[in-house]
Amino acid sequence: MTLPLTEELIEKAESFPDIQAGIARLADVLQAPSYGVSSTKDTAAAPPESDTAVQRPPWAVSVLVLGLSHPPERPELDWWEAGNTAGNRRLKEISEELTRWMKSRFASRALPLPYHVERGGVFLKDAAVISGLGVIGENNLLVNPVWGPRIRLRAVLVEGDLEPTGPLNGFSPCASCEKPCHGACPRIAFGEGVYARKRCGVQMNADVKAARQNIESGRSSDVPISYCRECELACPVGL
Ligand code: B12
Repeated sequence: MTLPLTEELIEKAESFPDIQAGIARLADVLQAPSYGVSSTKDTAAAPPESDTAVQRPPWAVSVLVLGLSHPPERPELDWWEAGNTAGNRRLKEISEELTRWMKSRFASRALPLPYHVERGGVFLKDAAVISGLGVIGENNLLVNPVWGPRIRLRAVLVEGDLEPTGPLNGFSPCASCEKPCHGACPRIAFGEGVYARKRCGVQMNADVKAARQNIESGRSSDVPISYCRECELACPVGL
């Protein structure tokens, strides 16, 4: 078995349209700040999910982090319907294709991870920061130098100790920003100056309810859930 080289793997991943990629060590990701915060149990409005749970295999040492551009003019990439979003489906397809490529090119193993941490996924923003895809902004989202926070994430476990690509140095876009993201939140989730998950969750629940009401009122038989993105769309980075 030959281990894939970071450069070749990143080049292959970024050959897919609208994709940026990075590599992190799994051990570093599992020590990231989100793992120190109690649990995901109080997650409001956990979106429906159709992914199969996975166990982390012992050979997994590195994490390939994929970021898909999610521009404002393509809101449908984020709509939850039939257990997933178009953006997630696209990221899944690319993860699976890269997994097959690593097997045929290097005879090495890879495992696409599900979206949810409870199903064996990783905290994707932390993984993305560690792999150099961006920094955590004032809106509590990953802010990428090219696409701002308008990026959707996914991870693939990879066999072998690949050279990590991050973190980024010298990128602090929020330092001199007036933080329009804070003012944009319809639930004042940044009222205390930092992100309040519970307040954000109220909006997420309202978004789910709005979709259900449209179905129940007979206006439509299949209405996707369109979760709020105001803190993301207000960010000037990458526009
Ligand atoms: C559960 C969940 C939610 C929950 C709870 C969110 C929360 N932050 O607690 C709800 C439903 C409310 C939600 C809302 C949203 N979500 Co959400 N969510 C997730 C999910 C599944 C897990 C996130 C989680 O529980 N994090 C743990 C909590 C405790 O931490 P946290 O609040 O995120 O803060 C941590 C980080 O900021 C980190 N951190 C801070 N500084 C630093 C510095 C360094 C160096 C490092 C390494 C880390 C780090 O540490 C903090 C904890 O101490 C992820 C997918 C995934 N598998 O990761 C998507 C995800 C984070 N969500 C995403 C999005 C887009 C949203 C929304 C915009 C809604 C939407 N339209 O999809 C809002 C935005 C909320 C916001 N401003 O943060 C994207 C973020 C993309 C990006 N650019 O960052 C993700 C990655 C999914 C995706 N499709 O790619 N979400």
